[in-house]
Amino acid sequence: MKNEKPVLVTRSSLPPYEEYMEMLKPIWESAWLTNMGEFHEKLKEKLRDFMKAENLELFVNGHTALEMAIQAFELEGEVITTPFTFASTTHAIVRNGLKPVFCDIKPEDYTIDENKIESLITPKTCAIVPVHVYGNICNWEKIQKIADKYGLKVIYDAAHAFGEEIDGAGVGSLGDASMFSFHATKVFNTIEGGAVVFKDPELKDRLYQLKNFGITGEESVEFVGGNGKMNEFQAAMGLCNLKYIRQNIEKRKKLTELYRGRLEGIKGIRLVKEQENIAYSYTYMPVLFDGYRLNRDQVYARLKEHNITPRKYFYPCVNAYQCYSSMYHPEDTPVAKKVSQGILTLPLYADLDQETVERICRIILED
Ligand code: T4K
Repeated sequence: MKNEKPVLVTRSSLPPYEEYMEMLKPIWESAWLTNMGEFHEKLKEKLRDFMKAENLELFVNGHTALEMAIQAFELEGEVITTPFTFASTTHAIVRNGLKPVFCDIKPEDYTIDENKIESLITPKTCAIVPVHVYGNICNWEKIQKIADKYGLKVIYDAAHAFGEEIDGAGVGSLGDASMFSFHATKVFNTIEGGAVVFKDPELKDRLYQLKNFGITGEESVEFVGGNGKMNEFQAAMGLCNLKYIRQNIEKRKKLTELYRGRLEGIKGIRLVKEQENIAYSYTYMPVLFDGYRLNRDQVYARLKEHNITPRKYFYPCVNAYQCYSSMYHPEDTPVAKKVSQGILTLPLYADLDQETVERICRIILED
């Protein structure tokens, strides 16, 4: 039976309408709309607490945050990264004048294969940009060892890992810096938005200048910066959404468990095994169809017939994009290529009801 209402891969979490409206009143009174206003500063403090992050700067969106985080390290040369990600990761490297070098991923959790990084290092390598894809945390210990051995920076794309912890520590404590996305489609949203969490407190001024035109005083501009500022409407949305974040993550956890209960152990269907020391935020529900009686595209088509739209995040791999295809070949990262052909992210959001999850699983499993 076709669903009346479409079910999409995700749906933004919103606070009660009146709460957000109430937050807007002081903005009208002060007419202070952007440029590090009161809500911006408040959100920054609250997020530092929630994310257990010592140093944090807010940005207008996750991509700009990543681009500026990379820029802040003043790098030159090659950056080892993963092709199994959203366009943003690679574009941020390229738009900084750096050359991405693609490392394959692991079939177990789709993060960068730390055992393949070292063979890609050349005298030009300056950094590693791994991705905690779907909120699966990279093997940070091994990555850090390699970085220390060769003097490389590690900048994590943690767009999917908001609120996650490893042995009680915020995931932003890994590497030199991490970028988090607060886009409408994420666990926590500020409509559009993002943050950089970083180790060295001295990076604070640099990031601030990069996102504010390099202005250092009323009559001085010392750096060639851009505009990456989060505005007050975004920050207000963040403050409202943050109140509900724990219960939203809990709802996502329950739905994930329900999916797992129905799909785990089915021949040809693979789910990522969770690690015990990690507190997850359940950002996505990726399912790999590998030897199942329907291939990924057939499952996708079947769900679409029922007005349910999962997404093929991340297909194609970045090294198969038109804009990069003259320089790279997806065959060079065979695991990423294979996973991208079999992966489907199923609908997952806090307000999704359990009956819809049951129905999605029935549609996938029925003969
Ligand atoms: N690094 C990684 C690894 C990332 O995944 C991303 C973003 C970034 C960096 C960059 O961070 P940001 O600059 O975006 O902060 C979406 C998101 O736009 C993007 O944030 C996200 N990753 C990516 C994986 O997914 P699209 O093009 O697939 O979005 P779209 O418009 O098709 O929306 C997907 C579904 O979300 C819709 O079917 C319904 C729902 N939705 C969408 C919007 C825009 C809502 O419920 N509300 C909304 O306002 O990229």
